[in-house]
Amino acid sequence: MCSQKWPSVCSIKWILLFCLCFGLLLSWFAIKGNRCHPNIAMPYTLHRILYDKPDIFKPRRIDVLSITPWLAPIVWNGTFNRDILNAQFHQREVRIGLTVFAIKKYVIFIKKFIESAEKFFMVGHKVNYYVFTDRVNEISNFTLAEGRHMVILEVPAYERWQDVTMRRMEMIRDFSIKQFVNDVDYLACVDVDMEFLDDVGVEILSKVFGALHPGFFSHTRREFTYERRPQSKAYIPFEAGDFYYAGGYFGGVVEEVVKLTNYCHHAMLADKQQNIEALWHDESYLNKYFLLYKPTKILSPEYIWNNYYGSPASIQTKRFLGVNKKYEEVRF
Ligand code: UD2
Repeated sequence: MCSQKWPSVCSIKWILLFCLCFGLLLSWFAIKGNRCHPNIAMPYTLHRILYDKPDIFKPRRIDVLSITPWLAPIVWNGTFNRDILNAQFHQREVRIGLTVFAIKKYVIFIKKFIESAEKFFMVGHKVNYYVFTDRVNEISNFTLAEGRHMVILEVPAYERWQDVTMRRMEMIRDFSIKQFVNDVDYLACVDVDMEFLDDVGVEILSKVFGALHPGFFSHTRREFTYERRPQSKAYIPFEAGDFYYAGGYFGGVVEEVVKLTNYCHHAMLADKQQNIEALWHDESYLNKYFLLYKPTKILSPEYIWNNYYGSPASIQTKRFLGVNKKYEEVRF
């Protein structure tokens, strides 16, 4: 029985019941809303990672530039925390393609390349190796970790080594459009005569990235071996240029790699029409592209080192190292 006094026990019960129903109704709408809009859905379960708070007054490296004037990070050892990055990229279940060309005698490099990549390249992530070759039968079987696959793509071998290296742009573009875009989120496109010696992980990934050439990272603009003939599509005048990028390492999301490779291929074809071959082939066109369309991330020369350049103090680790080769033995 309800008495006439306010608030009675009975009316409190009714208020509580009303609140409960209202709460349930709100939760139901919230869940329904999340299902309709997956972008604002509840986040995936995040594992708790313990790490030091970033200190705004303590840059991780003070001996090297770690951000460009257009605000792209330059990735050096010590500037990033791989655990944080891995957690972020695992949430997105990112898939990475690694393209490599082993044409003619360069097949000899593929074994060391793949075996070292299994140890150090994107460990724990989904990886597709895309091996372009004219010698399918000479590529042996590799035991790959879970989530990693090798796709062998049979392609023609150009006669001149200059054409082999330059035509990579065209082939990467074409396979990106017809295949890679369906398979992977990011591509890294590298030389084969290389070996991974230390971790190369998701810290390299960005919309479009390039790597500082180990021979020129401390040089002046004038010393960069850009193409200097104004008639060439790769032309860069002495007063222009940011860095000298290595031809053997670039990448990004597949759509951006399509734009980059398409630009370089067309520039090369236009030069060919005029009987011009840029001084450093694909590398010259890549440098022109990155001058016009700045990369969103730049890898330090740790990512494409060569012992020919010694061991300067700024290079704290050599992650990806050129294998000694005798040009006269492999190029012909
Ligand atoms: C530099 C660049 C390279 C390219 C070249 C242009 C680096 C580390 N390397 O290297 O990317 O821009 O200059 O001149 O920045 N290849 C074959 N078969 C051949 C010839 C080449 O498969 O017969 C492939 C292979 O993947 C090789 C790549 O093309 O790694 C580049 O050729 P390279 O290594 O001989 O060029 P290199 O050392 O002059």
